[in-house]
Amino acid sequence: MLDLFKRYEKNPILEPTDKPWEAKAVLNAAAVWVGDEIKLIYRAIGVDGKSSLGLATSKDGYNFTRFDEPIMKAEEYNEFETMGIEDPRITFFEGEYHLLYVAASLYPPNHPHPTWATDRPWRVRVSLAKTKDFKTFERDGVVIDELDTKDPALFPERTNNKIRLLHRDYPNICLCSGETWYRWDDNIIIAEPREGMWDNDRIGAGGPPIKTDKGWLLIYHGIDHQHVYRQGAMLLDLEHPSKVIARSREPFLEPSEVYEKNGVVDNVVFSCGMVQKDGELIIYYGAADRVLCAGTININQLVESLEPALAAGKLIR
Ligand code: BMA
Repeated sequence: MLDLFKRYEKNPILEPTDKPWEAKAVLNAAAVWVGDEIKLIYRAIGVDGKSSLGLATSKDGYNFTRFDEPIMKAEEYNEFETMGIEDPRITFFEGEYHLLYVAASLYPPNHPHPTWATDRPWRVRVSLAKTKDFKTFERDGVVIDELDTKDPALFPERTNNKIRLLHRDYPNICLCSGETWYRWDDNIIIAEPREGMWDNDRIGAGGPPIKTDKGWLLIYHGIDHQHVYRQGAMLLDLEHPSKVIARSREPFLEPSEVYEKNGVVDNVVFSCGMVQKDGELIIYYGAADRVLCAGTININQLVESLEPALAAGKLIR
C-alpha cells in the first residue's frame, strides 16, 4: 500500500438518513467545483433497494448541506431505469455539466445476458443527463447502445476533435471516441486487470481524468478475486488518451477502517469523483456501499508514484 492518502478525520461525511429515498445507503458521488462551492451528486439507496441521486453542497469540501429530495430519479417509463440510477460522474464539457450515470434494469426473462451477471439478468447502461443549473436536467438517455457497461468517465475536452469517454466493458477499462455523441468511431481496451496484483479481477474508472503536465491522471478502482475494492491511479497520454503511460503498482487506498470493512457490501472503497484544492485532490468515496467518505492526496506525489507501463495492463518490472 502506498502511504500518500489521508482520510478525513471525521469520516464518514454523509450517512443514510430516515428519509425513505436515502435510508439504506448514501455512497458513490460525482464532485465538481461550481464557483466557490463544491457540489456532490451522490447515489442514494432507498428502502426499496433502488437508487436515485441526491445533491449536497459545501464550501470547505467536508461539511455538506443536503437537499431534502433527490435531484434526479429513475424515469418512470424508461425501460433501462426500472432498477434505479447509480454511480454518477460529472464533467464540465462544452459549456454544460455532463452527468453520466449507470441506468440499471433487468433483462426480460430468457433474454441472453452477460456472463458476469450470473445470479440475475442484470442490465446496465451508461446514460447522460446535462444541466447548467443543477435544477433541471436534460435527459439524453443511453449513450453506448447495446453494451452492458458502467463506470463512465468523460474527459473535460476533446482530443483530436473527438469526445473521449471511458467506461468499463467487463473486466477492462475501455475508451469510446467519436466526433458526435452516440456515434462512436471506436471502442478500445486501454487497461486490463493484472494477474498477481491488487487489481487482478476487474477495473473501472473513478472520476473524470484530470489534466496534468505529465498526462491525464485517472483514479480507478481495482477489484481482486476476493472481491476487495481498492483505489489506484494511472496516467494517460495527453494527445493519445488510449495510451497508458504509467500506473500504480500499489493502491493508495484500501478498506481498513470499520466503515470501509463493514456495511451493505463489505470491503469496498469506490470513488466516482474528486476536486482539486491547493495541489491536492479531495477524493470522495463510498465505503462498504453504505456511507460517503473523503480524503486527500497530493497530485504531484501521486503522479510521481506511478510506474511506467509498456502497454495496456503491462508493467515494466
Ligand atoms: C459496483 C457498483 C457500485 C458499488 C460497487 C461495490 O458494481 O454497483 O455502486 O459501489 O459495485 O459493491
